[in-house]
Amino acid sequence: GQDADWWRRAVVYQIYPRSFQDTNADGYGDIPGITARLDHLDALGVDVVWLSPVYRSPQDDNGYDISDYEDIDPLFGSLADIDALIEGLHARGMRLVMDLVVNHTSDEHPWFTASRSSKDGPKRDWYIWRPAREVPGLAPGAPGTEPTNWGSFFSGPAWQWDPATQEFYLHLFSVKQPDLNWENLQVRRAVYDMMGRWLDRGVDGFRMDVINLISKTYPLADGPRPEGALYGNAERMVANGPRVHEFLHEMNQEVFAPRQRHIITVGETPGVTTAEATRYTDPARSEVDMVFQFEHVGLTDGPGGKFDPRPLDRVALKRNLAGWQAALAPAVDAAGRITGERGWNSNYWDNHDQPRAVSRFGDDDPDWREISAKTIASILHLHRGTPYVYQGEELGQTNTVFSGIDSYRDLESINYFRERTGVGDDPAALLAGMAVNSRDNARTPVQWDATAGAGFTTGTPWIDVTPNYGEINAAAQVGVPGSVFEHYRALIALRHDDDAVALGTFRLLDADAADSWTLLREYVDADGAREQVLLLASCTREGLETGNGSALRGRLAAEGLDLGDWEDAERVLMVSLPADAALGTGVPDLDGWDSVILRRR
Ligand code: ISL
Ligand code: CA
Repeated sequence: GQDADWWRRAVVYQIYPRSFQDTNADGYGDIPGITARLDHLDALGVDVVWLSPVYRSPQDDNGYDISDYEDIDPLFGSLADIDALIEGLHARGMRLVMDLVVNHTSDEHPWFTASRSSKDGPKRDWYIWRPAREVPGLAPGAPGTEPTNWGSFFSGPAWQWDPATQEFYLHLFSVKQPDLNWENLQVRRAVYDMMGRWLDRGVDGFRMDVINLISKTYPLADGPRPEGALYGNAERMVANGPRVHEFLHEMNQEVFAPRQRHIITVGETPGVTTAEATRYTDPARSEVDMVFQFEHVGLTDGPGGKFDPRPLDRVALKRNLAGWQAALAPAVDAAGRITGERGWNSNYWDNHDQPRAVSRFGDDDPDWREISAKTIASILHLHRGTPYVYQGEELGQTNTVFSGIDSYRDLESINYFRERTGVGDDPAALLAGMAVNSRDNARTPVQWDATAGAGFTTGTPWIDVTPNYGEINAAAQVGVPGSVFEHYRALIALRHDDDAVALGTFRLLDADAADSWTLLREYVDADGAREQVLLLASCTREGLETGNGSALRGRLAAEGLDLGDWEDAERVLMVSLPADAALGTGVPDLDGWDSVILRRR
């Protein structure tokens, strides 16, 4: 039979369809474009494709506002196109994970149209409606009469007044993304039925958008309002709410359990703690396979949030990732053999909501971006959990250059700019913060080649191509030894082939070193045979000495790791050398941003 745990060895590749490949010159990527590029994914070796939403949508939030879960938006193609994509993926041994956005729908979804049509209609209770708060001197519906003080994640209040029925509806995201009421059993049934139809169509799983926000805490009440903030913070009242585990277990039993194959399920869970994560992902609880959490990408947020960025504190980053490793570590017996799993995490540096990996965690200076992109990839892929590669990351794509507010497309960025300039903030300072952390950094087209439009489109792209596409593109990398792409290919193959990398226990060493990263993986097989994999990485432009008498060697020895034991170890991958070069053995000194993976059995 099929290995029920196949997904623990898998690597996921995320596609943001509007920026992947355009085939009809309208400037938007489309599903036929994905099908046309399957050889790229096949060459990379990924197991699962997570496709951001392609359902019918007014595209207020680029498809995360769905008006018909059962159809494909004409911008992206048709149901026949998705069938062809599924077939093409399956023919190559890859699986398709669809994005499932069910915390909210579009305000143009027929469910919401019905809900807003009257106060006592059958679908009124499918969304979260509340009367205005009574405030002397204010007309119901006026600013200040919202039921709670919550701000939306995309600026402004989280409540929108509906003049026709004289109530507010809740929208944690944009005005066009009203929150569904998961307390209503009919809502849950409608969602489960819809999910079942997609599974029966051939999709292999779901990435569940903000799934930890579906259970709100009632009665809804004001949240804390930090100094200088325009609105209260809803998180405490909406994240990981009282019924969330009940709902996910119910979904699991209704939708996944009855189907024979293992469906891969990823819960996107902003604000989740390590303790809470084990409740979502402990296999014994039958909720979801893994969380997708945000602590490490939040480390650079300043007091004003993501658009008030702070420099990366690498020690904090190392310790944060290691903390997650420890919290979700498997149970092992006295011999070190894994006896059970207790939870699972997703590992990622970037996605469609985050700046580009190499710009944020590496060094995107032209002289350093290739080697640092490869080293941060090695670091991520040597952690335990499922690695995610976001489109273009495998090419070392960087953040883009914004010429002004007009070059932004993302509603989060644009709304934020409008709101903060409205209260008198300095536009230049706002734009500086947005340039670092705007989601649009990740949404520029995939750089396929050096032709105009970067091979993404022959028309006018919906968002400008990043100017460096002439140097950074797939045509210059696929099959080229030493490229970022070939390094990703090697890392993915390593996860498939090596038990220690895929499943082994994890240990961070030398945690307080800001300029390097050392970690150890260990796997003991059924016969008691032990394998160890060691990663040593330089994380600055300075090199890292590893020889006898070096500071690193001394610090590692103090933690019980003797580099002398690794003098004959196999060098599995060394970033400064092409994957097919003779790597040799033993612990090398490392140049700036270089790294090596060593193996010992
Ligand atoms: O990127 C963010 C804003 O800083 C996150 O808070 C993000 O909104 C959050 O991770 C939820 O993201 C998901 O749901 C959103 C959608 O806009 C994102 O693209 C999606 O990944 C609403 O559906
Ligand atoms: Ca198109």
